[in-house]
Amino acid sequence: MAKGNQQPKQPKFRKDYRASDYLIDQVTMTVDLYESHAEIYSQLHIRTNPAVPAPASSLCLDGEELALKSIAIDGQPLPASRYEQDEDSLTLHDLPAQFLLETVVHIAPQNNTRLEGLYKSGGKFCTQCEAEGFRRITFFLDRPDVLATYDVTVRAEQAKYPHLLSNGNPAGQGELDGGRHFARWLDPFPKPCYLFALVAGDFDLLADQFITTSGRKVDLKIYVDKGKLDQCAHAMASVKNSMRWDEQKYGREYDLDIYQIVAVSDFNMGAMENKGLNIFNTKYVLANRETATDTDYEGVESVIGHEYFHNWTGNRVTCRDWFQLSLKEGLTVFRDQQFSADMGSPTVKRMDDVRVMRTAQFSEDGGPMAHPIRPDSYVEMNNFYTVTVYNKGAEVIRMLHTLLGEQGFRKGMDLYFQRHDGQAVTCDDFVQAHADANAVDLTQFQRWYSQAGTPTVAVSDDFDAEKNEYHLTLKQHCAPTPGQPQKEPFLIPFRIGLLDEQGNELALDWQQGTQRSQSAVLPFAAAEQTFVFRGVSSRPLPSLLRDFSAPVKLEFGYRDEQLAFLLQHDSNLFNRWDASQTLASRVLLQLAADFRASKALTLPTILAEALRAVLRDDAVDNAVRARILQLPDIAYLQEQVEIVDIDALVAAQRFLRRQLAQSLYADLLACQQRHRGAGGTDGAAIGKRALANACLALLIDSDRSEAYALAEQQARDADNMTDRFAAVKALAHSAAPQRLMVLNAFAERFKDQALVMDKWFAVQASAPIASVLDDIRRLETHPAFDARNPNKIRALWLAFSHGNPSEFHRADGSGYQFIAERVARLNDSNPQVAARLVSCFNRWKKFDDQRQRLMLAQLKALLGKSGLSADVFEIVSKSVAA
Ligand code: B3K
Ligand code: ZN
Repeated sequence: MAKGNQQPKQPKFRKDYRASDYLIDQVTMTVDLYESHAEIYSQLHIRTNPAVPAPASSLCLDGEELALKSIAIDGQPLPASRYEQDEDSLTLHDLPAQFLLETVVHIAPQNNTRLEGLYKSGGKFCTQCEAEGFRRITFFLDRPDVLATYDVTVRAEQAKYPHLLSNGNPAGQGELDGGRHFARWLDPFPKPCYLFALVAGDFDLLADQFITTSGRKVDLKIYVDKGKLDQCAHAMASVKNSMRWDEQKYGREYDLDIYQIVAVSDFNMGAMENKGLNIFNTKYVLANRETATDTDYEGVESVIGHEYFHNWTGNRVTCRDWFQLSLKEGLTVFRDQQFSADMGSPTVKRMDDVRVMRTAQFSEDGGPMAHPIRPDSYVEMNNFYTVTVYNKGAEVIRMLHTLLGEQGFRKGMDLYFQRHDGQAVTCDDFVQAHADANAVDLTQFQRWYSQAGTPTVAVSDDFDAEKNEYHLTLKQHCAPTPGQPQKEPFLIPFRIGLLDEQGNELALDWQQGTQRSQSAVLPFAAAEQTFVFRGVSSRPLPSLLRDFSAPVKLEFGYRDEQLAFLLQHDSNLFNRWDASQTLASRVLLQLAADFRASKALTLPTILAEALRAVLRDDAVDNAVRARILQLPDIAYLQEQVEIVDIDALVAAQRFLRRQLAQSLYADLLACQQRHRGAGGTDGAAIGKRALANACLALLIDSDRSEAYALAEQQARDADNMTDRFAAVKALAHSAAPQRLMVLNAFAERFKDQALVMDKWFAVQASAPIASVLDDIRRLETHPAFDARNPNKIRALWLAFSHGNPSEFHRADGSGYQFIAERVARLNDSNPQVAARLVSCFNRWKKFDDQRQRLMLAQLKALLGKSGLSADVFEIVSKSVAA
């Protein structure tokens, strides 16, 4: 169970990296699967590392919860005097420079509730080795810079486990005695062991083919639970689109003869890019119109793309050490974002990605877990698969792309692949390839890799009517983060536009020092810089940080009317949406301040009228309008204030939504009626559904029975999950009398669809209603709930802790208590997920004194618990120390 019991695990530091004394070139494994245990026979071809001057004669292999049955070197059993085993390693002594190590170990996959290493999910065997799970399968150098080829034979009972899979290409199969059979797999591409995978089970299989650009045939296979074949078509289409896209966009072709995806229902995260054998959470494979929303479809497409793109960014070129995780993750998220943008709407995709940055990532940057995209230390690596490493990492790649341009970036990528194919490298190597390919100096840019925190860019402007000059002055500042009191200025690509009084775009002609340019991207590199625009005849309105060209917070003293003007006129659609968010945030924060001061709340007409214009203007993209109507949520507002007065924010939000719903009722209804009922899965239909449902969600907040009836009918009669679930959600988060009836009918209809039941759990756990804790306790006893299944934990507990701010932060602390109890339990069964859950307390310092005390008390109680996992320990101890 929980490791490192009373002794907290020691942190690892990036500066301590040393190449391995030994390398493992080739691995031959036979895995025998039984109901009681698994036996792993491994043969490792080991040699000293020629790059290390004087390698030690001892070798320490990683290994956890492995029962060693036999050990031999070069065919000779190893005497006990030449090795020792402890809790997490096996050390061999007096070694030759080159040898064959053979071990047999037994493990217990059926008892593996951590879901790391080899485990069982729904009667099937599967693996998860990243970051350090392979050491739970066999003794190994479990570090990403040790690359080997693999020859793997899997053996199991034929009737129960007809499909036996591993990485690479198939290399034979056959029957064995006693109703057993085997399959052999050869992976010719050297890989680190975190990319190892093995699956055994009984599945339904969707098979297809892809012909690569050079004419090679690749078999495509998607394995799913029996009976789910009708939910695989979108995943298969997404695989093919991903393969084609990577060829066209980056010139990257697939390299094996077969590409397989297995969907399992117990999975700690979204999916895993194991070489040639991706293992997925069912959530990112299964989808049909009955069971999945448009957002779910997008999720499947982007995660399929993401894992596929890892084949080049992650697998062919991998990480030297885990501090370099963003080398593969930031880059691959950037690639999957580009892919989704190309498959759908780039602007809308950008809005959705930026929302994640401004909520989850800014929050992480402002809290005790703040770290650079390339962290300097960690206690438990699994805690660093963060929105910073992933999403901010992708923003850093995006900035590089902005600075180098499409072609320059492609040149850099080509050189990166050419130099480093087959290697385990660093983020510095990546940046160097781009610098060399473009003959530019990226030294300052690299601060984005080493400095944590969100910079603030404060902008002021000045118009000189005599000289016809407009001046923009930019100042940057980045607050201290743990271990980094002082920051140096970042290189910030700052995209802008200038609008005249009619809203027309002005031609840009700017100068800074000796540099003169027409580019709309200002290379902002000093603590303070002024850019001078020439030939400007009247004071323009600036449109700033277009497309969120850098992961920063923007400060500029817009007047509300200017924001409303941008919302209506900016040629940059992203910034029109952004103006709406800024305007609405301001209104909400002012309402919250009024609430705190016990003033009467009033709805500002400027926002209501701006939104009315949006509802009436059918020329604006529907998906964009839907997002404008969404309004900033608490998580978004939280990052705009120093101290969160949660009661005031919740009151402001409720007031605003209700007032808008009432004052815009007729327009909302008309817009909803004009756009509802769209058929089809194309972008236009998706946009219409999004808009109609955004209208519906606001209409419900009017608390009118007519709106309730509309939603009730849609929840019952919709012919797709997007519309049905939008209506169910709107009602579930309201005081409608139909609420329970609609929820019950939904559960009755979908009781056999685990993923749909996850939605049903989550929509109740995130309901901002007083009875929610009782509801969740009742739902924990529902037959579809399973406290060992990460999807269910996310649906019930994380949906509450991270998605229900008003009830989680109840003044009496009952929300905190409830979650802390579950963290304590989960700590023992699944530390990785427990650590995610406990992160809801990370920002305790941002709340009022009373809530601070309550949250801190829970954190301290957890810290005092015996048997705390390294995962939970790291998060909690850093939180408490903040
Ligand atoms: N590389 C995996 C994540 C592994 C998480 C380990 N705790 C999925 C991905 O990013 O593609
Ligand atoms: Zn990834």
